[in-house]
Amino acid sequence: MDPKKRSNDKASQQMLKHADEAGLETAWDRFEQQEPQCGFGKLGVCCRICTMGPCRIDPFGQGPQFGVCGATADTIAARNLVRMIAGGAAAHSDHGRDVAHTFKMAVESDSCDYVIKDELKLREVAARYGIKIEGRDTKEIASDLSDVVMAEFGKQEGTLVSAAAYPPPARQKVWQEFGVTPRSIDREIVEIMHRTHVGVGSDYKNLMKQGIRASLSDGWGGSLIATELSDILFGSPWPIRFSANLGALDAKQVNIVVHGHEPTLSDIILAVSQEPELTKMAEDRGARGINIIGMCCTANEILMRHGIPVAGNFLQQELAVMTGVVEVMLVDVQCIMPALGSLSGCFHTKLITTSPKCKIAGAEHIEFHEDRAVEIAREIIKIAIENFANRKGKAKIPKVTERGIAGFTTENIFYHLGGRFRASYRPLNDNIINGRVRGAAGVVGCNNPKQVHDYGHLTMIKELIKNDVLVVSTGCSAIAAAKAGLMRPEAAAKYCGKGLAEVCETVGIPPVLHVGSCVDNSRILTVAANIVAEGGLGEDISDLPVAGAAPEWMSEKAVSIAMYFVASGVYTVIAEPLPVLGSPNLTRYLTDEIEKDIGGKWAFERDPLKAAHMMIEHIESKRDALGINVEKERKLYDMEDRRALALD
Ligand code: SF4
Ligand code: MSK
Repeated sequence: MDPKKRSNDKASQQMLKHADEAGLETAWDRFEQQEPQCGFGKLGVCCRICTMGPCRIDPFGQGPQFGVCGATADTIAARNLVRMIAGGAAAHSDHGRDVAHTFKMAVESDSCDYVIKDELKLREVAARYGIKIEGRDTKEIASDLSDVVMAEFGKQEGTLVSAAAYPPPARQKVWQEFGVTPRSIDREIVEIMHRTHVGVGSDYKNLMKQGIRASLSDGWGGSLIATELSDILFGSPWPIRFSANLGALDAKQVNIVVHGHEPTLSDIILAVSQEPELTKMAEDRGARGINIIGMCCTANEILMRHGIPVAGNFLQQELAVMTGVVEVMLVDVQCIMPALGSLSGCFHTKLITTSPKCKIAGAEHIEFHEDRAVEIAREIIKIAIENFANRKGKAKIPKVTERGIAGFTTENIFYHLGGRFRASYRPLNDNIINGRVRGAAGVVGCNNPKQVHDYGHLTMIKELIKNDVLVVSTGCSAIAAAKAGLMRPEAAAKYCGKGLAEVCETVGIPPVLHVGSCVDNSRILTVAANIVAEGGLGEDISDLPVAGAAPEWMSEKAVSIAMYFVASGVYTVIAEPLPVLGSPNLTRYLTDEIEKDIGGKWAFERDPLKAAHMMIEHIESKRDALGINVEKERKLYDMEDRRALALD
């Protein structure tokens, strides 16, 4: 086993070597054990929706071409795909619902452990949702906002308020004409499950239409609510320094790794860990302090707001436990490997689940209730402190960390690009128009052992910034970029083309902007909407010189994200193809014909360098269409001009 063939990340390579020597199994080993993976599954042509099946379609045309019910490869692949979108949209939107419940509690209760931290954002968001602001106090506005966002999940009539409040009017028109304006968040997900039930829809394009609508209810609905309310409740992020990688674990401190997605628990854990009584307790047990450190998107949530270090991205969760210094791995929901249950049993690490939605064999369950947040946080931290004495063997922490800056948002990006006195998107638009910045790319998503860990993210991002494309990033992709030093402002001089380097150095930003967790992909949508609103780059997001990518994606959430990028008019390249290749019709639709319907399209490309150039080509084609690729001649004044000037 050559660790370099598994991961591009030095800390992970060291831990993989250690795992191999210690006989510890990782996701990479289990992936190899799964090979060869099922070809029918990969191509999307197996169906087990009813018990007349499971059925499969022979992709070579030699065997059966119809399921027992008569379903074709087109129907089966489309049904499978839109069910993936339902899974992803449900995960994001249920996260949004949980934040909305916490928000409601904070608004209604005077003794709640959560309070509104960003009143300015509350007012901005409330105004977007059509709530009266003038002459009203915070509580009244917050209470109305709580009611309106709660109603978005289950409304029975009309369409999402946010779908009319945030996207450019031209985009809303595209959705109306194509018939995919999201009506409510839960309804679109439920309708996918209905439409894909045996004996309902079989027209693959009509099935996809519902997939599109559900993804939009995620990006411009559930995820957007999660982002906006988290900013109001936990404070809007602001550029902040942080350190990244397994080297941020500290052998001398009590290490609590917070892993999963929702900020509700991790934010309070962080606050409580600073209580003097707990710090003293840790010191009394021989530790120098309490180190709260993040993993995956929980990391992104708290590093964006508090600069808390991040231990790693998705494929590093097992490696963190293997360092032997994690007292508690505290998880909520999403992207938590079941393997952590048995792995933590080999170490002193206590795996603690906190959500009734996510219990894991081998884990201790301490249910988190927002109305007793501080009390539960104290209990968990005390367990970690008591566990400090139980470490076994020598700590194996790789001495690898990087520094970076995170905390960019839709609201503060323009502040940085515009400077204190010109806080608007104008400078960004102008720099795109004058060609210093060719365009922007959202590079997001997971890790996947099918690709060398982090290699896809880094190769793609470096190629984009080398070609003057500004990158905004979220999720595990952002963590990969941070670990590689791409979120340091100095990275601009080292990796960027001349134009982008000049812009980044002038305003002091890194060329890769960390905009948050998976649900915060909604920030990328609202940034795009702001660029359109600023003017000069077309009327719709589909006019912009932008592209999206998920170079190491694996989750259903990534499918929903990429689908709402595409449905918002963005060309989006993913590495591992969608499981649709067994249906040439559906593949053609998604990678070509869909553009006529919705303005964006998918592309599949495993080579990150090639994928980056596909994105650059697309960005240049949009610049051509906007007429901004014309080299402006620099006219020097001759004597005749000077005379004319003098006459004036
Ligand atoms: Fe087979 Fe049709 Fe049932 Fe799917 S829904 S398992 S294709 S019979
Ligand atoms: S955590 S969905 S592995 S980005 Fe949001 Fe990372 Fe993907 Fe999970």
